Amino acid sequence: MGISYKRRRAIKMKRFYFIIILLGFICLFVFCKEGITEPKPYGPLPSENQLEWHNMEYYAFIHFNMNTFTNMEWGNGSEKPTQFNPTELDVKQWAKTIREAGMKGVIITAKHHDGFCLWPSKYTEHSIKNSPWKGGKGDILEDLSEACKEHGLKMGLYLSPWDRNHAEYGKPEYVTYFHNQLRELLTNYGDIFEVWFDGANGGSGYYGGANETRKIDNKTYYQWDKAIDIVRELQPNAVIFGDGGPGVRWVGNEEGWANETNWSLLRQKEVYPGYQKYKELRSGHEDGTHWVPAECDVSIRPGWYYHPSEDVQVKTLSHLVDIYYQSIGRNASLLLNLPVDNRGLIHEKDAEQLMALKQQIEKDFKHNLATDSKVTATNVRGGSSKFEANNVIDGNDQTYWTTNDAITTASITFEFEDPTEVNRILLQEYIPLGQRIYGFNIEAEVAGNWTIIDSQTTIGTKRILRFDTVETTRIRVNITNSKAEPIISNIEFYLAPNLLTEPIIKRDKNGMVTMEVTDKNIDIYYTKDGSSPSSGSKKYNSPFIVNEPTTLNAIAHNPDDNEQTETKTIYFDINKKDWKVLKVSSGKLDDTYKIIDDDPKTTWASEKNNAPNEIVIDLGNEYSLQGFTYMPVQGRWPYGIVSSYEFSISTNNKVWKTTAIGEFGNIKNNPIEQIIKFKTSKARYIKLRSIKIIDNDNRLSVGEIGVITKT
Ligand code: FUL
Repeated sequence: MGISYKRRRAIKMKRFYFIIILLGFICLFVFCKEGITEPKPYGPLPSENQLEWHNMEYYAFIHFNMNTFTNMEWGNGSEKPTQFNPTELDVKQWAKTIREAGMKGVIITAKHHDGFCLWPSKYTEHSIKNSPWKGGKGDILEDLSEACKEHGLKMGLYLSPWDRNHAEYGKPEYVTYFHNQLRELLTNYGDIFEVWFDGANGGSGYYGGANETRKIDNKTYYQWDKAIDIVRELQPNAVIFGDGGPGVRWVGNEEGWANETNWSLLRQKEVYPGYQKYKELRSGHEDGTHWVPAECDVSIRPGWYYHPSEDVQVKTLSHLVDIYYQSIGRNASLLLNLPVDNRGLIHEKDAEQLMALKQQIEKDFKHNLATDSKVTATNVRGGSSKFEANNVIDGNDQTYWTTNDAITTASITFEFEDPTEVNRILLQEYIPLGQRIYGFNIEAEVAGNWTIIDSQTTIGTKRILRFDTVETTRIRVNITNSKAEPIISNIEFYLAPNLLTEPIIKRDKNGMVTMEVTDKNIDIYYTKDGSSPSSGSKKYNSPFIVNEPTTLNAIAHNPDDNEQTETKTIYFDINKKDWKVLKVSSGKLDDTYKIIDDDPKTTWASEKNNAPNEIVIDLGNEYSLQGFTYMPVQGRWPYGIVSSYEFSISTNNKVWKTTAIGEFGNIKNNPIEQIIKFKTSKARYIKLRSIKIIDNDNRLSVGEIGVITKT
């Protein structure tokens, strides 16, 4: 029996379809092979090490060394190893905190300019082996290297070329020592991701007791070629940081920002440690010959090292958020310094701010709205799906959207099903093929009209733009200038919540009170009767006068989610409109308005004076006084802070009565406003006399003087 007609027909049809599909595949293959080429690399390219480093993005700097115990920023090299004595050193606490903060690595000051080594170097006695810590048997780098492994962090090392301790600094012998130490460091502590060479070089120092100034030639003295070879030999995966790289460059400031235009390119042979035109490093060089991306180093406090007096100066959340957007969001990495304290721990205030930053960034980048959109482009290379627009939202950093050869302007459009609110855009070029784009703008379609929201220059490895919330159905990125066809691997959109930070409250000499928050979408509510404010209290709209003693309570409130800050309380006494400084025992009288301008940031200081200094103030009217306040200088380098005082009052500027005499406890370490109360007395004139100034400085400085009146 033969097979039925039906069956034969089915087999024939199957064959037919099979041939059609096969032909389809062959056509596609031929088309792909002939029509579509990969885009060619353009300009200097990143090395494998640099690509790995770009992924680090956010990591910690630890400044912990001799300066931590001498309360210095730059020790001169004459310190004794016995001074290095942490009582609770716990590198695991560092690693855990850093990891929890979302950072990927840590770079530690193995040796700073004072020459003290955190490891028991066999080339010097100036190290922890002669310190009391662990009876001289410890090795901080070894412990840190283990803690990093445990917490999944990469480790980097800071080694200062300048060594103010070493007797032979300035001679060839020191360079051999420097290279030997580099070998020692790169051999004994596992994988190192970055070697940090500081640009600060040469000058005065202890130098083994010589106590003199030694100048060196930054370009030649350290034999950089040899030092670089040592790194390449012992840590082939590490990048080398320096003013001009060669792996990673300094960003030209210590404030944590890159310029908006920021090339990962540099005319590298022109730049050397201590480069005079260092401000160029904020943008790199558009015509750079090498790939040398920028790293933003900044401390979470004013100083790099721990100083107890800076416990009140940890950077605010809004400042840290700005740093994040102005470094990582501007094609640079962020190296945020944590000054480990003299116990040997990351201070709890620093840890708290790190976590606040982490949480805020998580909130800002919670849901990528681009993935909900339909993406199209004006040009797709070869019309191929390999280079299609959709690649920018596929979450794969190896795929990208690009255009045909010689097409250097193009647009990519994102269409949302419903009107969508957006206030952040994140863009990434596919940098393995070079940095190309130097002109782009963002347009949003609002009620049928296209409006430009922002115009910018470079993108690089990551660019993030913040703009006012826009509700849109379509948003497009127009590439307006590119050195070669643009290649973009990723584009994301977000709706970041309002930034909720405590209100900053100020009053001027005339009694005018202003309140401020960073985000203009946040509201401020306050009370003047001592009660707790809420969103039902009086809303702050414009400055107002406070003449009488008043306790102001204020909150910042986010109308979008009804969240609010804790209450900020500030007490204002009588305003200082009629106040006048009548007399100072030395120093400029002209400047004395700074003592009574209700602005603690402005400082007045006397001249150096061996006798106690005095300030006499006329309050303009008679009041019942029951105390006074002294706010010490608030700047980075405190001086002239009164530690013992005498305070007197008078009704006629002739007969004086001393109402308080004493000490401002712990004012050096904690330079906050001092409030001293005394028995209520009538007075129109007040006199502050300094009996003792901290560090035996014989100047008297004042951030602000105030009174407490009886109401
Ligand atoms: C500078 C140094 O002089 C500072 O002390 C600090 O280490 C900073 C990171 O680099 O050049």
